[in-house]
Amino acid sequence: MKIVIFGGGGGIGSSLAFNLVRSELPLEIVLVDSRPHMVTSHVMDLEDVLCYGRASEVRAGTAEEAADADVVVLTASVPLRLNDSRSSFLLDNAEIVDTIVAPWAGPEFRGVVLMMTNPVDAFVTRLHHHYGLPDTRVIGYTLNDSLRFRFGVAAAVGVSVRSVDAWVIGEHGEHQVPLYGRIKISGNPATLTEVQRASAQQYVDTWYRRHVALDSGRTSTWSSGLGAALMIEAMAKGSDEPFPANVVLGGQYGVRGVGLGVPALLGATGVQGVVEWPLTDDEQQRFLAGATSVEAAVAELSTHLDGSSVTTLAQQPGV
Ligand code: LAC
Repeated sequence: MKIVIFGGGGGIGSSLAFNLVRSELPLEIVLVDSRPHMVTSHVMDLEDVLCYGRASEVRAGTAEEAADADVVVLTASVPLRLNDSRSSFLLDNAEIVDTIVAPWAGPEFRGVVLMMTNPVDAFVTRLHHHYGLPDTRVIGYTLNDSLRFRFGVAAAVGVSVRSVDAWVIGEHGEHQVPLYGRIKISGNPATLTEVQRASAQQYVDTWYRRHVALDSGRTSTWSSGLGAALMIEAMAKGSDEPFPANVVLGGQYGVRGVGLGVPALLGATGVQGVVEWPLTDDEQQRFLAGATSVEAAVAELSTHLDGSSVTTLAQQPGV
């Protein structure tokens, strides 16, 4: 299985490469980056730990290698800066994403794209509509939202985070939808008190801005690198267990044509299915608000990049 990581010299890309080297999969890992010395530095380092996993090789590569990759991961981004939303990187990263995908994204591309460049939702949606990549083979990374929700619930309730199963769906951003009705602790459904819920909500609502305010110059390289490796393993092995992922929806959750975080069933050819859970009215409204936000971002992208605005059927009344 050939994995090509754009931004492979960066924090998330190199963390993902390290986690893949440690995986049990016989992977060919190719790092692509505009900073060749950074790639060489990481490759020289990672080669020394190939003996601790089953990856066949890790090497520097060129953008052309994406054409026959099984999975292409986009982590490339403009440098981080103080901001209050991932959407603030939309137009800055637009050219980076288009420059990377334009040479190979089209009907002849048979691999899966894992989008990690923010804002994930808009770029997943664009790759599907503008480049014609099937909605089953362009996936966005959103696991961190659920990981933070699990941590926030565990802290609020006073239990080990390992005992918590909790999900966030929707936009990977301000309109994320924590599913309080699906929380399980030690395998049992759990209902949080109002105080516990307020604490967990405050944790997930503020995580991104608190982290950005540190102005550390780094993003979530450890959670994102591990999480993306878990996604790739789920694709490689196939799984009956849903995985949080951004998928261009085809009417599920009342949305069509827009990429949003949902429980996805993953396999070698990408998305095998979307699990549709019942939502409360408030959760449904937040989910649809996220769809509207993403649709506006995609239209802005199209105007910025193509000189025309695209329309997607984000919400089908009564679906
Ligand atoms: C995060 C970035 C990857 O939420 O969007 O960690």
